[in-house]
Amino acid sequence: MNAGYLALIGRPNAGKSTLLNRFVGQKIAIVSDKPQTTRQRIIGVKNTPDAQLVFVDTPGIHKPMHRMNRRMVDEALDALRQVDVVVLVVDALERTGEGDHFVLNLLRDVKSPVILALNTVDRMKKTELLPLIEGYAKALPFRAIVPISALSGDGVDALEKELVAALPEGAPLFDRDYFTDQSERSMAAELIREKVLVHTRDELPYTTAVIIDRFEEPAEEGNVTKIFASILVDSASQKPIVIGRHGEMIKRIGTEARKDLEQMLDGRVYLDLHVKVRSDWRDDERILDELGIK
Ligand SMILES: Nc1nc2c(ncn2[C@@H]2O[C@H](COP(=O)(O)OP(=O)(O)OP(=O)(O)O)[C@@H](O)[C@H]2O)c(=O)[nH]1
Ligand SMILES: [Mg+2]
Repeated sequence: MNAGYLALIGRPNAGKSTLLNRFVGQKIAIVSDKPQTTRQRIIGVKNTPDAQLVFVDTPGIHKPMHRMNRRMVDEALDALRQVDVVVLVVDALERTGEGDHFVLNLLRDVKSPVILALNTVDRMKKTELLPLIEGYAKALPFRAIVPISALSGDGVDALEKELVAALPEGAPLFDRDYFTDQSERSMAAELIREKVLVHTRDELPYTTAVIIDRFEEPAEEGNVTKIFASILVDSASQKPIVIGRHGEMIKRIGTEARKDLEQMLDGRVYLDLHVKVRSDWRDDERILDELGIK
C-alpha cells in the first residue's frame, strides 16, 4: 500500500482544480476560465485498491498585489514543502514566461519527487508536444513527464500510475469515505463565487468574495436548506454590475448556484443573496480571516 500527500502546483489557470475534481470523481473545487480562481488549499482524496492519494489543490502562483494574494501564494509555497510528491501542472498551450521560470526555480529546492503534468493536450498536435517535453526535461530533473487532458481525462490514468509509484509505502491516512476537508458551508460559498466568476468580466472576478451569513440545515427530512449569503465587492461602482439590469445578473447567479447547491446537498435549497460593498477587503486581515483565506 502506498499513501501520502501530493500538491497540485502551478501558474493560475493551468487546470489544477480541474485535475483535482477528475481524480476525486466529483466537483470539490470550483473551476473557471479566469486566473486566480482557487484562493485556499483544498484537500481531495482518491482511494484505489492499493493506494491512497491525498491531493492538495493550491492557488496558482502569481505576483501578489494584495494581502489576499500574498496569503494565496504562501499557501501554495507551504504546500510545496509539506507533501510527499509535487505535481507541477502546466498549460501546454501557454507560452512559457517569467512566471513559469519563477515556479521552476522554486521546484529546484524541493526535496520530494516532482512530476510534470503537461495539461490541455486535447487542444494540441502530438508533433507540438515533443519539443515541449524535451524543453522541460532539460529545465528540471522531473521524475516523470506525463501529457494529460484534465478536461477529457486523457492520460490521467498514466499520471496516476506515476504518482502512486512516487508515493511512500504506508497505511492510508484517512478513512475510505473521507474525500475533502471542506465544510458544506465553505463549499456553498465557493459554488456561489464560481457563478460570479463565470458570469462577470474585467476586475470583478478578482474583487468578489462570498460570505455565508447563515446556513440553516433542514429541520426534518425533505425540508429545505436555507442559505443566506453576501457577495462582497470592493467598490460601490461594482455593485450594479453584480446585480445587473433589473437584477438579471444576480438572479442568474442565484439560480445557477442554487442548482449546484441542491446537487451538493442532495435536497432543496432556498438561497438568499445580497451584494455588499466592503472597500479594500482584499487587504483587510479581518475579512480574510473570516473568509478562511489563511
Ligand atoms: N481544453 C482544456 N481546458 C482545460 C483543461 N484543464 C482545465 N481546462 C480549463 O482551464 C480553465 C482553468 O481551469 P482551473 O482548473 O480552474 O485552473 P487552476 O489551475 O485551478 O486555476 P487557479 O485556481 O486560478 O490557479 C478552465 O476553464 C478549465 O475548464 C484541459 O485539459 N483542456
Ligand atoms: Mg484552481
